[in-house]
Amino acid sequence: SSMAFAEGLPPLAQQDTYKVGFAQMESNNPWRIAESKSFVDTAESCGWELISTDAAGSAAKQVADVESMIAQGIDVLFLPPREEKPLIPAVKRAQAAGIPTFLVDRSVDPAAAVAGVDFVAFLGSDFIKQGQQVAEWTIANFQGEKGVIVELEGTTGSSPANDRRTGFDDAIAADPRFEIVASQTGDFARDMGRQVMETLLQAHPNVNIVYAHNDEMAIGAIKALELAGRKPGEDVLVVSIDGTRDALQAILDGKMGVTVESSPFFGPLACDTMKRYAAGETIEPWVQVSDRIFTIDNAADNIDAAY
Ligand code: GZL
Repeated sequence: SSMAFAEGLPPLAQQDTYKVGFAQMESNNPWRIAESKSFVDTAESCGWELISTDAAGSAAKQVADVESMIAQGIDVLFLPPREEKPLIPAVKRAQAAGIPTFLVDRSVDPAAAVAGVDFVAFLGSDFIKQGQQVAEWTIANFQGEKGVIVELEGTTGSSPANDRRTGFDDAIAADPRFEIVASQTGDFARDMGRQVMETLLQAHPNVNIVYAHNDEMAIGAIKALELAGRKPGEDVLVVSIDGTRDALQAILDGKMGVTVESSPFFGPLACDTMKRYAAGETIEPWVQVSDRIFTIDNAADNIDAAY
């Protein structure tokens, strides 16, 4: 049958099994580990001979890992690009090699690689919306007269860091009670989040809100605040994104106000989207994963399913 592949996208035949590449960026936090496990757990039921790599936090190595998978003759590539620009060459190589690519969880610089042309689709969450949701919750729930905000940014140059900053900063500006006094990367990592928070606490002792782009950095910031004699949840409001088990526990312990869900469980969505593509369906360039908000009201109900 004539395939409805968008102009120029590589075709994918309907097969019983597929040689699938999943080029993971790092495994240094529970979110990453849960994402990788979701692909492994999906492989058998989806007919994937899964080739998984781990770039240990290096965008350059992630590109090399993709090159190696192309050389091994994969049929499909699922790629979570660590940073928006350095991973463009990997997307272009896969396209040139006739391998349909789905960007998972993070995206590339939208001007350089185009959905429906260089890659089939982005499967992920709306990071701008997540930032907006955190800001809206903060505006609605912060009790103080003046909100002095320190922002802990994700990995520099990554789409979640860029968009969670844009979404939050633009939304919080709607309320003049709030001021962002510092914004610095903690690379989505717990320990760096703690170290950066210690430094920013010295420079801004009057901070009373911490917005972390992910739960790992929020947990690190809570540690730094406690080591400095502050009382997270009482004299500092901590707000974040992901929905990890440790974050839901911190909410139950009264140390954290909110975390907006950013699901890592992409395996089933990746399988479904690949099969629809192979069946000749036109895939929307952007398939959003739903996101919920976790607070003291629902953390207990959701902690058992958390990662
Ligand atoms: C979001 C994902 C982010 C998580 C972080 O889709 O890219 O990367 O929010 C993770 O925890 O490091």
